[in-house]
Amino acid sequence: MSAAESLQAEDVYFSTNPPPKQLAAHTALAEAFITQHVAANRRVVLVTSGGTTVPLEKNTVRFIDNFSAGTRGATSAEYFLSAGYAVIFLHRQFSLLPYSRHYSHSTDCLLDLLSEDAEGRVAVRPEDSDRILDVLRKYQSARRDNTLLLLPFVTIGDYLHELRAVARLMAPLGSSGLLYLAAAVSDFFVPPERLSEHKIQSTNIVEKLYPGEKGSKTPSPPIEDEETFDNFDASPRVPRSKRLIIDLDPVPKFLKSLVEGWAPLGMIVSFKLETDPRILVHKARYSLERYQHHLVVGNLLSTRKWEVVFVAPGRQDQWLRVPRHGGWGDAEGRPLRPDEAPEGDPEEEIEALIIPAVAQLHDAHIVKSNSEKK
Ligand code: PAZ
Repeated sequence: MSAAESLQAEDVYFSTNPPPKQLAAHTALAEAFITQHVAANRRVVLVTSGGTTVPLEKNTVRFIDNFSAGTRGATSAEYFLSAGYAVIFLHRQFSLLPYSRHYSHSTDCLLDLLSEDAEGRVAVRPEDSDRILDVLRKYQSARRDNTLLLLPFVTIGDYLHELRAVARLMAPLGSSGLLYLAAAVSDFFVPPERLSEHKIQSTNIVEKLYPGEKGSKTPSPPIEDEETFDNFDASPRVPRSKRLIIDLDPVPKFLKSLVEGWAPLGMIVSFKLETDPRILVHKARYSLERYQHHLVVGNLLSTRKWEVVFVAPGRQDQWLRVPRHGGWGDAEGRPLRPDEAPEGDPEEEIEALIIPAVAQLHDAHIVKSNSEKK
């Protein structure tokens, strides 16, 4: 696609997919946040986190989602804060957040860490106090210095509007801006003109009650006799009229717009998720060549907490791995196969390796772009 064509695709997408209601408020918050931290000479990173939804109805009852809980993004945000960055955390609403993630309902439920004393006062159990104190201090420091801005999104459309707005605000930071795109972003969506206004029905009630009006099923199916044998169909046991056939368009690839237009001087790190180890590095390299950004962090669904690969221009691929019992197999430390994924979570968080390595590349990016200016 030529530059003019991708600009046109961008215009069409953003003019036909409505922005989220909070976009103006979020943009104002992000602008004030960036101004504060630039004045304090602090680097700013945009971390995206969690999965985007694909609504199937305008008044959304049903949507397509993905697995991401936001662990990578929330954990990375903590390490960026520890490394001195101010963090704009663009995250899926209700996904994991920095600091509070340690006490989510599914890991350590906060209530299990509390006890009641003789006077009926609530206190943290002494045996849990130290680990909570450590997280509490970091959390309070981020609150006190206002170094963490939380911006939620829900749908793929919300995400893209928010991403564009924040990236544009970060453009004036030049090379000191860092965009770290860990969100699991939908590749397909239902464009607004094909979205049903109301909840998709499993019967043709709307057509029966209001004949002649456009039905509410998307895309509207032919109304057939239930017994009709559909020989066009791979699975004729259920007539088409009973099924929901979802027809999705590809989401335009906006990484090019990000790199070339929205934040052209900032360092851009994208993530590539695959499940087939044979294609991971190839896909990461392809993405880097296609979008000409600075780093792709490749990871496999089953082993993403144990190892990732850094794929960057002009560098050897670099695997980062947390220690595991029994070491890493062969001398080359070949990537784990999905069936070799260790059970449970590693003792160390892989983000403790990822963030210092990214920050180091960011230093080099700033030095390089300063020297190019001279
Ligand atoms: O949120 P999580 O920790 O469960 O998963 C993180 C991840 C796998 C979504 C992230 O590391 C990633 O690869 N994001 C990009 C996904 C993509 O290829 O679009």
